[in-house]
Amino acid sequence: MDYNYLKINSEGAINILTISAPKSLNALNTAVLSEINQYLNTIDFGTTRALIITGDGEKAFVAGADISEMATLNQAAGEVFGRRGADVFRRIEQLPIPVIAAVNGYALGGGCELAMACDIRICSTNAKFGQPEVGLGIIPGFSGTYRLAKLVGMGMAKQLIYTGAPIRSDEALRIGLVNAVYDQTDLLPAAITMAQQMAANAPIAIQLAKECINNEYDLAADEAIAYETVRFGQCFATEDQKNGMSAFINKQKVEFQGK
Ligand code: DAK
Repeated sequence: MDYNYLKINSEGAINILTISAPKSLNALNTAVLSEINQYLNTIDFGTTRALIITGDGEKAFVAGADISEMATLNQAAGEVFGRRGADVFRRIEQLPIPVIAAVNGYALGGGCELAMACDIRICSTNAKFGQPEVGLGIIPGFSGTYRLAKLVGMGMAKQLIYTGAPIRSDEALRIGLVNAVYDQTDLLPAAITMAQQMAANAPIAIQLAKECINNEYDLAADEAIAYETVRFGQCFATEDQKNGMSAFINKQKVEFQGK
């Protein structure tokens, strides 16, 4: 499929989605969001074991939702636009494979929210994160108020959202918004290496672990533990579990089939 704003590459079982709207520092407008949505429909989960999302160029991951498009919206259209972004990001969050954001520069507003919808964030030294929306008269609208507080705690989320002030990569690392910081040239290779480590493991087990981590967070302890127990049991219905354990016992290497 041909895209105007996306570049799709693969590295073995790893797909790399690069958002490419260089004139606006990869800002997310309706067309970009709709292409991301279309791309998500095309992923073959039988062969794709992890997804990396990054931005084109060395300056921006995504500089936010497209301000020139949002400038013209009324209340109803604003809600539609917000829902469109929120739905796409929720789909990313719920993909049955790990998703790594390789944040290669500005991740502001909707860009920070996109990164937060991914399972894991790593960034380049020049990356800057922020939720500057209140300086534009709006609030984070692609689920940023929800996910930022979950990731960095309510106090820090409120500071970032109320001040709108961006933070650098070292501060993002300190508060746990990213897992690691790399030189720009090392960022994508590091993301690929991490994705390959994940891709070598049992895909159904990773999918179930992701479901547990994502869905147990908002449950009470007993419910969360019961939720995990059911999925732990499900692992024993897979060939991967049989093959993984028998390979360990026989001191062999296993190639998981995702069955
Ligand atoms: N939208 C549109 N164009 C953008 C953009 C953006 N978010 N960010 C940058 N650009 C464009 C600039 O207008 C400029 O275009 P030209 O003037 O060349 O035509 C070009 O990209 C290069 O940018 P600059 O010349 O500004 O480059 P600098 O290096 O000087 O500055 C910057 C880089 C990233 C610091 C600066 O561009 C900047 O502050 N950009 C805006 C960042 C920002 O505020 N982002 C948050 C956007 S608000 C909701 C749904 C969603 C959201 C909220 C509510 N609902 C409807 C409920 C989310 C909102 C946001 O994401």
